[in-house]
Amino acid sequence: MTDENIRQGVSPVERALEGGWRLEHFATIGSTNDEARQRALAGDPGRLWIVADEQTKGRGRLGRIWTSPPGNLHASALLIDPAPIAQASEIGFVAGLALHRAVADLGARNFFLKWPNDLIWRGAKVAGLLAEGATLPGGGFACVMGIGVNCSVAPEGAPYPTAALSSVLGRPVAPVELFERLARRFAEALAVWRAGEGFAEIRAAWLEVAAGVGAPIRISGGDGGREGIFEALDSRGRLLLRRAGRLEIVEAGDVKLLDGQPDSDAARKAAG
Ligand code: BT5
Repeated sequence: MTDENIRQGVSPVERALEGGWRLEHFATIGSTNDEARQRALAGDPGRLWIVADEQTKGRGRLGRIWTSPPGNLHASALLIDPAPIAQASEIGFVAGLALHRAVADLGARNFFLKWPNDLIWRGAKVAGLLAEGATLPGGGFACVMGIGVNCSVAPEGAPYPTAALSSVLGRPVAPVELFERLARRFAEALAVWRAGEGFAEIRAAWLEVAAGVGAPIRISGGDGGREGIFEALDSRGRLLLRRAGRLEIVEAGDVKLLDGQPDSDAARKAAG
């Protein structure tokens, strides 16, 4: 993916960037999230995508490493004052839903969203989202939504299975091919979200394609390890875990899906 690829020939990307969105492309960068944050601190008005072919310091949550080789998509969307700060974390669901739809637009099936920030296929992680915020000198709030997708390369050595879109789809998937769909789907989902007013709609759509709802899960990290049934999301997107007959609210953590989860759309329908 080069500037040429993205900027010229590129009517699909240009169309995807309607609505005042701009795009900056880098061959190599430390982290697209860091670049977006710096742009915000330097006064960028937002609605800016930073896209890089590879990252040398790609990050996951809690400072974990995100392996970011050429052939995969590394993108960050910068939004300034997208919503009242208390609702900014909802953007992770807006982006997750947009990513799921973008992948479906490529013809991919049997993908699910895993709370809070993964896209999985048959239990393997294909993409991760990293939402970060920064308070601006002028008093505003910057929200950076980072999205990393294994288009071509599924890294080895993660503590769980990983997969790449190209192997799932059985054909090459260029990052730009996914990006143009993602940018369009993200703009569309943001319009439904309406700075938080439409979160109920986003949450319902997210839950429809979520992994593990109604099934046993284990939560680790965040506010402590525990097992229970993934009951629902609350009105703020926090996970509701049924445990010993009570509903507990989980603010943050990693979810592991326990046995017997449907791993395809068909199996899911059959399971009701
Ligand atoms: C995430 O964190 O899943 C968020 C990843 C966000 C990456 C994007 S790329 C664009 C933007 N710029 C950045 O610097 N970051 C964002 P988390 O849930 O903490 O998962 C991280 C864990 O996933 C690591 O500890 C590894 O075990 C595993 N991992 C690393 N690279 C991976 C990859 N490419 N595919 C699947 N798993 C990976």
